[in-house]
Amino acid sequence: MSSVEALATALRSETPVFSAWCGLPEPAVAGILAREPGYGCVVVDMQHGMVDALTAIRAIPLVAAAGKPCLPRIPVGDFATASRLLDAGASGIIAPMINTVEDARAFASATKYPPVGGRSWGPHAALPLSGRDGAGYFTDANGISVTFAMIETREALGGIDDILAVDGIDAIFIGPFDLSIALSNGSAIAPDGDEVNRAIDHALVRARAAGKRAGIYAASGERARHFAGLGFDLVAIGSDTAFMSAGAASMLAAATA
Ligand code: 3PY
Ligand code: MG
Repeated sequence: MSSVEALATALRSETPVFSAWCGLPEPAVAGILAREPGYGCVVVDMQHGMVDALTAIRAIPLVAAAGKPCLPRIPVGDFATASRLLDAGASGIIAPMINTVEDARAFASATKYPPVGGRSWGPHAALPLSGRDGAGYFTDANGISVTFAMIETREALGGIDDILAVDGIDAIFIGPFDLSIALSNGSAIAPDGDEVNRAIDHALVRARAAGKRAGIYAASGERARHFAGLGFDLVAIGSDTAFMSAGAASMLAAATA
């Protein structure tokens, strides 16, 4: 099985996929993290990370060299970049701030070939990385390119069933930080708070009811374990900068103990 379809395949199993999260503008960082055996995936973050399109495109084969799928997060509304990343061999796309059915439809249109969407043809690196010729990739692409619509506002929560019902949206991905800002009416960042937890439980139930997948961001390993226990299919953990700081602090502590 190729790395391109590895995410879609893993999401069909009962075992949660733990993903690394990269925001540093260096493809090698994604390649290094991909070699960590416990990660089933690597997110490169173009929304809040320093990653630009070329860096994300260059990260994909380095992550694939470790046999892992790469899952970029695009900037808000940048659906044209979503198509480019799939052409480069990304295994799926996380789209932030999908608040309405119109947002979801625009996202699906850029990422799924007709008749589901309106993705344009040109999978230059996706063909060799997926091990398919043009006809084979065209047949399989909609099924192996996983679309995650981020649910992280009140509006999105309120319309979650309609967003989930959009053909071409395969999964939701919850952003607990933005959700906490929204649910507190802009008064707090409390991604572990009770109200956010209730919203997360609700969103997971709605995704299951729609027969779709659910991913979420976890700032810590403990929180990631909690989300995996709830039944999330994909849990992205921490960030490359946090991993570096934690590793540095731990080695320094050992050196000075
Ligand atoms: C959020 O928690 O809002 C996110 O977007 C996770 O990165
Ligand atoms: Mg967010």
